[in-house]
Amino acid sequence: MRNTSKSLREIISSGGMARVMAAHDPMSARLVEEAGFDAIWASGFEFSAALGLADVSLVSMTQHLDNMRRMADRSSLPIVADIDTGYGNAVNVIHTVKQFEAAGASAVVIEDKAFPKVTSLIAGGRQDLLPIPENQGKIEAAVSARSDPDFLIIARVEALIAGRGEAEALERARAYEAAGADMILIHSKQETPDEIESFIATWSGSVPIVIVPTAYPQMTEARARAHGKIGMLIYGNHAIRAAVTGMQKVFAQIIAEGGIETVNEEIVPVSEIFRLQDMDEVKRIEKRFLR
Ligand code: SPV
Ligand code: MG
Repeated sequence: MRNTSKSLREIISSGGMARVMAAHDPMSARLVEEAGFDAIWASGFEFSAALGLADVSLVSMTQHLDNMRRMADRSSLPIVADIDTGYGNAVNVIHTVKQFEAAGASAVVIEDKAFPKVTSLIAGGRQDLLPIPENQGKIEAAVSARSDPDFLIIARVEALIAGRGEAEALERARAYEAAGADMILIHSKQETPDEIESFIATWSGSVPIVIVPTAYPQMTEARARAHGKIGMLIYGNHAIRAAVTGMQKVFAQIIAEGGIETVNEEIVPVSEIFRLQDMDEVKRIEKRFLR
């Protein structure tokens, strides 16, 4: 179910801002599409969490790849694949980019942390960054590995997350742009948009910026667009958080009430799941071919 939606390259090169929602499995990918987002964020955080694991490079490249392929199979939206550190050095990055492109991704995000990485939003996390030249080589390798020129290589700068300050963040962003990155993802865990807005104001590069405003939710889409430099806004973990919210609430209600009678009103009917499973199609096939 590929390539029926507007390509990310199209949105970005026309000065638009793609709204990208996280997913962790084919069902959430489908719901992202139905809700009207422009693309799916194949989030490492979400997929790790869905496996009950911490987002610290425990999940393998092939697990991520298989999951992304399953999502691509059930959705026509472009997929922005979170490939963490690229699973190694420039050699590994080349292999990873080729695999994700072939599996149907429209973009990859590569972060400048050392492998194994530690999830960015954790308080007091160990945030080891690669030296700039080493990561620059990895971005160049990624650019050299793509076959479709519209496939986006997004370089993610973790300098603010690592507490290294804006000057280093800008230096890294410039180096990755020079390496051929199509966009720069600048991440922050500050609870207000100040740090990000200061970076954006100072950014004089020619490639657009990507933000993930989980920690600073005051950054609405309108506020992000007003900067004129943001080409993509990623909602980083709202699918898994919505799922956990829903399950916690419903499970608690069933335990408290000793049954499912009242909870039935609060959850989607089974028929909605049938719809999402394409049971109509199964019925059509049965009618046509079963004899
Ligand atoms: C993810 O969703 O996997 C991300 C964003 O990389 S964050 O978890 O905020 O680092
Ligand atoms: Mg991630």
